[in-house]
Amino acid sequence: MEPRTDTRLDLQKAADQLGVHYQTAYRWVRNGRLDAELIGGRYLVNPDDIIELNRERQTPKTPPAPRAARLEHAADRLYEALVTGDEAAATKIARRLADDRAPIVDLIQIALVPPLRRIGQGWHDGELTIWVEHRASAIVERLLGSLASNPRGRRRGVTVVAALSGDHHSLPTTMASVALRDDNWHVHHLGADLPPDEILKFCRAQPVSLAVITVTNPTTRDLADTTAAALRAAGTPTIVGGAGSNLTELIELARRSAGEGVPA
Ligand code: B12
Repeated sequence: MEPRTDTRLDLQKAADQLGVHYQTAYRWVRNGRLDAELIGGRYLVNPDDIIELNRERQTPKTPPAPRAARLEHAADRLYEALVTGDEAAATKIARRLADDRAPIVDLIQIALVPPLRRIGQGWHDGELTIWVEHRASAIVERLLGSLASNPRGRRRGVTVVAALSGDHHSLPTTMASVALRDDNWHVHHLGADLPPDEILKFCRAQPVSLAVITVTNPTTRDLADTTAAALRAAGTPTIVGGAGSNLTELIELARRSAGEGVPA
């Protein structure tokens, strides 16, 4: 029988085929990235391993999504941009995070919510004027519109989002709508200050699988609860939430109402 020829390559040839310097190939052998056998003081590499490594190196790596620390840093910069009314800067900061695949819920909660809370506190403490807060809110409203995703795939269900009469805080309803849309719900966003009868009529007229009532102005809490009770009695599952809760919780509750498990 003919002796089997060893098709393995020495490390210099392997480095040539990988298109890297000998030292690089050697480092890869040492750190386990490239398989090689040490025989008679020489490293031998199986050609299949070279093909495999070349394939792996050619597959473009998706960069990791921004971490919380980067989002927190962005929150500080967004605060400055929002307080000074620099919409171009605010848009650039948020756009870059979205382009780098920051999950929209994180982007809202870690980068956008803290500046808004700080602005609200500044207004409360008499440090910021009302127009600063109004201008910042208008910028955030437009930002949220531009960040809204349009995911593919089957919708989980149809949802309607609103804040009721007496609650003029539309931004949290927009945040809830953007988050639900991103989680593959078909969303009817009815905004703020909606008479309770209107949401009841809407749910009678449309096939709604979930109604979401947002409460930011605490004086509307009772109205939200009685409206939710009326909606449930009429057969529409309804959740109430807002200040003191967050979008992660909203997504969990919404999925649960659709009989699904909570997101990973
Ligand atoms: C912008 C703003 C306004 C704007 C709203 C503009 C707009 N287009 O929305 C305007 C000028 C209208 C406004 C008016 C008032 N405001 Co204001 N406002 C704010 C501010 C700065 C941000 C509001 C916001 O967007 N919040 C969203 C984020 C920042 O808060 P969040 O609670 O974490 O939001 C989360 C939840 O809502 C959750 N969520 C949303 N939907 C749902 C649904 C479910 C089911 C779940 C689970 C979660 C969920 O998602 C969000 C993101 O995680 C807040 C400051 C603050 N801390 O919120 C004050 C604030 C809410 N306002 C306040 C006040 C007092 C008022 C006024 C009474 C002032 C006045 N004297 O006129 C009026 C009330 C008007 C009315 N009738 O409603 C107070 C409320 C205090 C209180 N608890 O009683 C705050 C907290 C400011 C403060 N520090 O004092 N306001």
